[in-house]
Amino acid sequence: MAFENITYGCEDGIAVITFNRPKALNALNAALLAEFCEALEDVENDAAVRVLVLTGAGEKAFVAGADINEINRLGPLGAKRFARRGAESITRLTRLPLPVIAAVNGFALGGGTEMALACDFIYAAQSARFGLPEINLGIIPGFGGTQRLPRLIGPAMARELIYTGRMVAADEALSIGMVNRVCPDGELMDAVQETARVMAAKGRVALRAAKQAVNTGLNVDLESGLALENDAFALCLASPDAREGTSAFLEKRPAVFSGHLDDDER
Ligand code: CO8
Repeated sequence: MAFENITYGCEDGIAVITFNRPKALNALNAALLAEFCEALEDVENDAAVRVLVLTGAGEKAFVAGADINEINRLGPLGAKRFARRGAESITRLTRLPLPVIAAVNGFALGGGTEMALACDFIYAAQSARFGLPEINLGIIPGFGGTQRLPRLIGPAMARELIYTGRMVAADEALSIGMVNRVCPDGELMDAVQETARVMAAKGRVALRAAKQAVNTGLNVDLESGLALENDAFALCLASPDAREGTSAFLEKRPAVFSGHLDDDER
């Protein structure tokens, strides 16, 4: 399908979805979210994709939020439907069996910050700005922000940001644990690609198991999380990549992972 509001491409196992409505600072409208879902479907069904990167087109924004023109026209039922659809498509990022990096250039506000929070981690350009300014519009975050931000940076700081709508610059986002790395403007995608390449070369089963263990484990008690890790660890040993990784170490050579889920997949 030809996309109008995003671009999607994949090279050397690294897929990139770019939010592409620069005139509206890449705001998330219904059409964009539908295309985003289609692209995620492709990512999920394409075994060649090992890492997904999300970024925004243009110099100014990653995503400046949900489209306020559309929100302005919604009643409560429409808002519930729009918010649920958006939240569900964003939540799919957490369930994708591969790492997702948010490469945040410029503004990531409202739904933009919420999109980034659903990624595995965030790299930010020096000029990036994060925030949940929904309170200034008389609404609250509706794409998961009230749930994911407190889990990531702690409830007290999350409350302050949600209640005031204050924007934080990239350096502050780094200091409160919201982003993993801040890069000079213009070097963001190189840094993201470098980390993505490192992960893309690892075993696919192991990456999938690690993501599932971390994400599911965050929502259960420690004992259940440890049991889950134990199962996921055992599953890795069924993969050709576990044999390759351990044999390569013993044979003192670099591992070359096939990414096959099992011996039948060739
Ligand atoms: N929606 C629609 N259009 C937008 C949005 C947006 N979120 N953000 C920017 N735009 C548009 C502007 O209207 C403007 O359009 P035009 O040129 O036609 O007037 C264009 O983008 C450029 O924006 P500005 O002229 O405002 O650029 P500035 O550099 O002056 O300011 C800002 C940049 C600070 C980013 C400013 O645009 C801004 O504050 N934007 C809104 C940010 C915001 O409040 N985001 C939260 C939105 S609500 C949300 O995300 C809720 C998520 C849950 C939704 C649940 C659904 C029911």
